[in-house]
This record gives sequence, C-alpha cells and structure tokens, in this order.
Amino acid sequence: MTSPVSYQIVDGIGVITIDNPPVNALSHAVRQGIRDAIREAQEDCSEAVLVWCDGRTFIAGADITEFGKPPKDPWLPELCNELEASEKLVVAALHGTTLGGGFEVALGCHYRIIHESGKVGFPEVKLGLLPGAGGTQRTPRLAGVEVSLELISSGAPIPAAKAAALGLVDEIASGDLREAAVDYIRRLLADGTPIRRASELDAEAVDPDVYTHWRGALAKKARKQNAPQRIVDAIEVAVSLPFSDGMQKERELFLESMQDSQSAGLRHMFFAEREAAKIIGLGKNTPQRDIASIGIIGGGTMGGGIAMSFANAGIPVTLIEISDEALERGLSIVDKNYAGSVKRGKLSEDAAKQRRSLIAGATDYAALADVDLVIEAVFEDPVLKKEIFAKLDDACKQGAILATNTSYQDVNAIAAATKRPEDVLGMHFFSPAHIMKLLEVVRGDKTADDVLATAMALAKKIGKVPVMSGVCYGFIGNRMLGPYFREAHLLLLEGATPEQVDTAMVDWGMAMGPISVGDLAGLDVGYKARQALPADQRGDQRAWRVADRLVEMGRLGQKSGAGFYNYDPETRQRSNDDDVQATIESTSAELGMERRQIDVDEIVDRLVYALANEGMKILDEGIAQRPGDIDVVYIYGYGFPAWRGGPMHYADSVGLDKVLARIEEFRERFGTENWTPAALLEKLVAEGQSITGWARAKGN
Ligand code: T1G
Repeated sequence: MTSPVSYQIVDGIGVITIDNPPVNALSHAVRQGIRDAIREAQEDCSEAVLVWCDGRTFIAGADITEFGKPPKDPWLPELCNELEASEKLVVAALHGTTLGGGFEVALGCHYRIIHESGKVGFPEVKLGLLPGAGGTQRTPRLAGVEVSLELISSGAPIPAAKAAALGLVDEIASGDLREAAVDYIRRLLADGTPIRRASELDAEAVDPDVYTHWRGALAKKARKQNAPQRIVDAIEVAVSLPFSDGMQKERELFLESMQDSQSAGLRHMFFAEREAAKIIGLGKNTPQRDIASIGIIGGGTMGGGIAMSFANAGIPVTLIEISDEALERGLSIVDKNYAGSVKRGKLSEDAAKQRRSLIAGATDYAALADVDLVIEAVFEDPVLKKEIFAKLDDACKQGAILATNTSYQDVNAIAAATKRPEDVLGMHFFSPAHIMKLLEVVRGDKTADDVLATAMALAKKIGKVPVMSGVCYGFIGNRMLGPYFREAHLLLLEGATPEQVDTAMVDWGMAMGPISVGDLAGLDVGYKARQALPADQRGDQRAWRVADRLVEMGRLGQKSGAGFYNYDPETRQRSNDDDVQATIESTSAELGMERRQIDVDEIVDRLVYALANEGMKILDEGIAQRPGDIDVVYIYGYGFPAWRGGPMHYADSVGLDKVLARIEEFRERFGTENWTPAALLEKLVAEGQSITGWARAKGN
C-alpha cells in the first residue's frame, strides 16, 4: 500500500506532501510518513522543509476513526516535537480548515504561511477532548493565555487574517499558495531568519483570576462538561511549568478526556450526524432536482422562520398568505427577526437587507407557477392541508417538489390529495425555524428517490442537519416525546412538583425540563393535538388531565403569561403557582392516585427510558434508519445533551440489560399500558447485543 505521504526535494526545498483524502486526517500512516520524511530531510541536501497537503484542506485533525483503538507509534506529540527540533527551517503551508492535531503539526513547524481563505482552530472540545499534541502549550507561547483560552475552549475556527493578527500564522497568501510558500521560504532563507521554536518561547503570565473567571464562565456555558475545565488546567501549566512538564500534564488530561464517557458521546455524535445525511439504498450520485426558488404557504411563526432559512442561504422565497393583512403580519415577523439579529450584532444592516430582499409575498397561488419547491406551513388541520395540496397540484409546474411542514400528520394522506404523490414528502422544521438546526425529512410511501435526495442535500445547503423519517404519528421526535411527556405528567400526579421534574432533567443535562418545554411550546398545542385524536389513541389520559385543566383555565403557558408556572412579563422569569399545585393534588385525589416522595433517579430513568423504549420500536418498524439518527434528532431538536450521545447511545452506555430490567420494574409498578418493553430491546438483551452492534450487523 502506497504511503499517503511523499517526500522529494524541489529546487533545494524538501517537500513533505500529505495526500490522505477526504481531509488529510493524521492516520497512523500519515504520522509515520511525516516522521520518516523529516528524518530524511535532516540528512539530505535540502536547504529547508515545506509541509504541504494536497486536496481540499491542510490536516483537519487526528484520525477520529482511530480513537478507542490501541494507539500506535509515532505519537503525535513526539512527531510535533520532532518537526520543531529540525535543524533545518520547517514551514507549513495551510489551506482549507487546519484543525486540531493538524494545527498542532503546523505549530510544531517554525513558521506558517496560510491562504487568505484558510481557517485554523481547535475543535477538540466539541469531541469532549482537548488538544493532545502541544496545542495547549505552544498556543499560549505564541498568542497568549487569554487568546488560547478563547480559541481552545470555544472550538470555533478563526479566519486567516485573525490568526495572523494573533501571531499564530506568519504570512498570508492570495492566489497560488504553493508558489507563495516557496517564495516565502526563499525570503526567510535569504534574510537568514533564525529557526523559531514555539516551545522555547515563554507564555506571558496573567492574573490568576483569569483562570477562575474562565472556569466559572465555562461551567455556565458548557454546563456539566469536563473537557472545557481540563482545557483551563492545561493552559494554566503552560505558564507555570517548563514546556516538557506542561506537555506531560496535557497528555494526562488528554488521556482522561479520551476515557471520559462524555467524549464517547460527542464522538458518537460526530459520526452519527454525518451518517444521518445518508439514505440507505440511495447512492451518492442519486440525481437531484434543481432548487432555485421556493414557495411557502402560511406566514405564521413557522412559515416566516422557514422563509428566513432559505433567504439566509441566498435562495429566493415567495410567502403565500390568505390575505394582505395576514401577509403583512407574516412579513413583519420576518422584519422583526432580522432587526433583532442586527441589534444583537449577529448580522450587518446590509446583510439583513440583502436577505430580506429575497423574501417576497403574495396571496395568489399563481405566484408559485415557476417555483421548484413549495413548503406548506399552515396550522395542523388535516382537511385544510389536503385542500392546499390539491390547489398546489394545479398551480405548480411539473417537477416541482411539494413538501409539508406538518409535525405529525399522515404525509401519505396529504400526498394522496395530489395527482403526483411521488413529488410529495415531509420537511419538518423545528421552532424557531431560522435557528433550530434539525430538519426531519419524511419519506412518503410514494416519494421518489430524487425528491428525497434533493431534500436531504437542500437541508445541508441551508445549514440544517437532516434526518430521514418514515411516516408515523409524530415521525421520530414527536412520537418519542409522547411517552417522555406522559411520564413527566404522571410523576406530577404521583407526588413530584413541576420544579422537581424540571430540575432533575436539567441537572441531568437536558437544555430545559419537560414541564417548562410544554409551557414554552404552548399547552394549547398539545391540547388541540389530543382533541384531534380518537380517544383510543390518546394513551394514558390520566397524564393529560392537569394540562387540559390548565388550558381550560386559560393558562396556555408562556404565551399567556402562565401555564404550569407563572412568567414575569418583563424578565420571563418563571415562578411556582399554588393554584397549579392545588389543581395537581386535587386531580391526583380524583384519580385515586397516592402521592409519594419521588427521587431524582426515578424521574430521570422514567423519562429517558421512555424515550429509548419508543426509539427501539421506531427502529424495529424502520421509521428511523439507524439508532444514531434518533440521537441526532434528540440532540438537534429536543435539547438532549450531546455529551450523553442521545437516547439510544445513552441506553447502550448504561447497558441494555440494565435498561430492560428498569423498564420491567416500571411495568410491575405502573402497568403494561405505559411500560411494555420494546420487542427489539428484549431481543437484543436476550442476544447480549448492543443497539450499535445490531445496527452495524444490519449494515446501517
Ligand atoms: N478523522 C476522520 N475522519 C474525518 C475527520 C477526522 N478528523 N474529519 C472528517 N472526517 C471524515 C468525515 O467523517 C466524512 O466522512 C468526511 O471526512 C468529510 O467530512 C491530538 C485529538 C474538516 C470541517 O474535530 O470538522 O485532532 O461521512 O462531511 O462538511 O489534538 O469534517 O464522507 O465517510 O464533515 O466539508 C480534531 C473534524 C480531531 C475536525 C470538513 N478535528 N472534522 O467538513 O466534510 S481531534 C476535528 C470536521 C484531534 C489532537 C486531537 C469537518 C471538516 P464520510 P465532512 P465537511
């Protein structure tokens, strides 16, 4: 097998070329190749060394697929030290995204030239890790402690110009990078520029309060996460310890992170998110339809947000409303959102204007005659949706894709309202649609492959994370939310308070507790959805009794200033309400339910295992392609902590046998209606398999 690294002397310069598509990850072979090359360069007639990458980017980090496997020599920290120790000048030429271990390799070199379009950064924290090859020791020596704290704890890449201003790169090139790099090396040699080893520089000391401040800020920003705290520890020793001792400390902290279940969860998410974008059975080259213009039916909160998502990606949108007043209202929501982004400094005035100019309004479907895709986003009335699709069938050109943003309606029934069900699918956005990244793409029984492939690719183009779902009530996310909310509400009737349930879940890592989520979404939304369902499909109706009563009392949630909690009209601060507690307790009594002390573990297990058990059924039915897809849905759509890897990964990490045992205990205590273990769960436990192992065996 040819090495992904080659070495040759070109015009007196020893050129180490890395070519390991797709992102030149630092696999074992790449590390070995670089080491052999830098050693050869020490002995040959080259005047200096250039570290160069072919392909779309300089090294984008260590090879994440090698994590968890026995590490192989050469170790990356030593390799970076060996580059730095070179007696000959070593220059790295950076383009694309120079990230993680790739940036550490570059910092091991004596000088760096970068293409003006390039970026550099340390995304390790997004994997629950920290730089483990000198990034936390060399960066403070080149750019200072506070810059390093920001760069490494945020994980966000920075553009070339900023990297140069911070002293992390030395030269910016426009045009041909290779030529500029050779020219740059020639100039360094001609000027007799001394070899500069970052490890020999001193990191400037800062006030110890700086570390305290960052630890506090990160404890808030990255709640419960360990890696950000370890990053502060590592950077602190870059000042207080000699380089080699600091490297030792960095290694210890890195290995701790590598063993940490939080990193396992985040690494799972890295690959799950990329896998979710792939449709099993649909090749990479499945034809797609051109999408140059969009129509949206309904200018409400969802319609407006969806319009912004496309306009923000440069795609013109026509927003359709039933009347000029309604249209005006819809467009003013869009204007308010853009004004808010400008006010918060997220967007320039010009950019907001440019994006807003891509959103036009109309009240006549004739305006949709030439659009390539229409997304219906009206309220959840199945009759109205079918009427709209029948009208779209007449108004839209052949080949236009017709999508519904329904959160749970039957997409097949909606498609059947047209003469072209193969052009119909679901595109389920999450509120606020211009912010939330998740997009459930719902495949109808007749949805054509090119329509599906087009929607999945378009989702990425507008910055969304697409996950495909089959057709069932509530698709993946909302279907699983049913049992999750059911248990939360039953726990209230059994003795827990809204505060206790929410605090338990937030302390466990959820972005928001289930009771607060209900108040945010609006209790009337769930109420109407339940009313629309036949009684025998509403599940354990005891669970919704209190919520229904609050709605009938006019307590709709945040939107009415009160739901399960009261909300301060100014600050939106929530507070408990005795009337609500009284309503809960009287409803318990009415239902003959005994109230008791409930511990945090029971609250967490009932909610999270309700999710996992429903997830198992969804996988068994083929509604979701793979367990990782469910994890992506819950992390990008429902505030599930990414460092726990999602409900399915979490169930695996606990052990499916323990999950099943707990569910069986709940079945004994609370009955089969709510707690019958999923058949797939029982099967996997019987076979001693994990859900990941099952999916892998299926080739998913
Ligand atoms: N290792 C292995 N595979 C990788 C990879 C990596 N580092 N980065 C990307 N891939 C695969 C990815 O799975 C996908 O595969 C394909 O490349 C294209 O990726 C010691 C320990 C570089 C910005 O965290 O952020 O260094 O799905 O779809 O949108 O300190 O990939 O096609 O089969 O994402 O153009 C630090 C991770 C590692 C960067 C490109 N580095 N990568 O984005 O393409 S930890 C990272 C990215 C580390 C050291 C530590 C992005 C990208 P497939 P893609 P993209």
